[in-house]
Amino acid sequence: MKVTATSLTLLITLMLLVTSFAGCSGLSNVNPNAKLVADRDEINAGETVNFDARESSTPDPTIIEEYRWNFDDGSTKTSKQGVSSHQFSIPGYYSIEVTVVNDQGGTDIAYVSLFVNSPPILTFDVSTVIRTGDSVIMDASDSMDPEGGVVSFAWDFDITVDTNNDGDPSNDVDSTDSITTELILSQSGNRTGSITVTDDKGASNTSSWSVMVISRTFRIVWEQQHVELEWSGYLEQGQSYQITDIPHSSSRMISVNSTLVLARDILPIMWPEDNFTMAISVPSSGWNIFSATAQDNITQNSSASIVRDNMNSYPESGYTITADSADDLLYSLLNEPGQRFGQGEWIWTITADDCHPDIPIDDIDPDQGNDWQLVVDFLLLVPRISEIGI
Ligand SMILES: [Ca+2]
Ligand SMILES: [Ca+2]
Ligand SMILES: [Ca+2]
Ligand SMILES: [Ca+2]
Repeated sequence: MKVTATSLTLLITLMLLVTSFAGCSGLSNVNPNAKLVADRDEINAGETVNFDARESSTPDPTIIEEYRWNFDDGSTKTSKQGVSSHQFSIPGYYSIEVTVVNDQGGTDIAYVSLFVNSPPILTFDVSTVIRTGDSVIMDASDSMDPEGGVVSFAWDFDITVDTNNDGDPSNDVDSTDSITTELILSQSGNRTGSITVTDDKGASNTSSWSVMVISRTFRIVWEQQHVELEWSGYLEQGQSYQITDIPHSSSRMISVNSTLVLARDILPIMWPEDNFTMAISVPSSGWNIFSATAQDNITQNSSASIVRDNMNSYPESGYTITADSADDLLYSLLNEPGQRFGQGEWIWTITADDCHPDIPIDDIDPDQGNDWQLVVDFLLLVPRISEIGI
């Protein structure tokens, strides 16, 4: 019984072995040999990696039936082809595996490792409301990279203006500082820009910001002021003298009184009083006028006067108004249409027309010329602008 039993066991064992050898070329060779490569071993979160297991092999005559992928982020996939791609959105270290399966149920596993870099964490603070003329305080210095990478900063000061002329108005690098106060906004309104932080691997995070720029409030008082100008000289008959002056560049002109006075011809030999002409030209206003000297009575100097009132109208005074800046406001006050008479250059021309007499005494004309004095009095209104409500 014992011998028989042993013989039977041996027989069964032999039969099993024969069956096995008939099925394939051998147990040790039935498994495929898995090979796996990836096109990148380091990516930024959100990027895609291509995997290739086509170098895997399986002994003849078996054939590879499928590739079972495990991307190590909870997702798996089975494919007939030896290629696959996968997007990794969460930073970290991954071990991606492929299981190669042949038609005999044989398997082999290959791995590749992958580093998925995290973009820097963007933390920033930008002024939300400023007044015109103030700078915007921008601070992204609390931004950091989870992997400790070096973070760089790119501020785009205006997402509607293409600073670097590449066709994209929102990608400009107007400042690379972590904290900047470079941007000064002088016009009221809203401004939108962006901040991008980038780590040493090129991964970035971008956000936009907006600031409201509000105008300032000013009080305007027009202050009355006299400006008196005076020139004098000596002209011989036939000579002219020209004076060019800008009486006051930051005012509204109301009136002018320009008087030319000649020195008296005291000696009877010099009588009568001489004739001079005073001409005024204000090119910007197209105003040209002249006046000849005359002697009102025998006790007075010969003189000529030119007076003009109401060159412009009296403005409202003592009120408040909003504007982007005092300079803007001054400009608009001084350039109000219809109120610019007298601005710019004034040109006075004094001409000695006739210095009587011309009949020589001892070969000399006893009155060849005369002393003159020009006195000009302007009445002006000067805007005084003071900011209120800061
Ligand atoms: Ca990083
Ligand atoms: Ca821009
Ligand atoms: Ca651009
Ligand atoms: Ca004379």
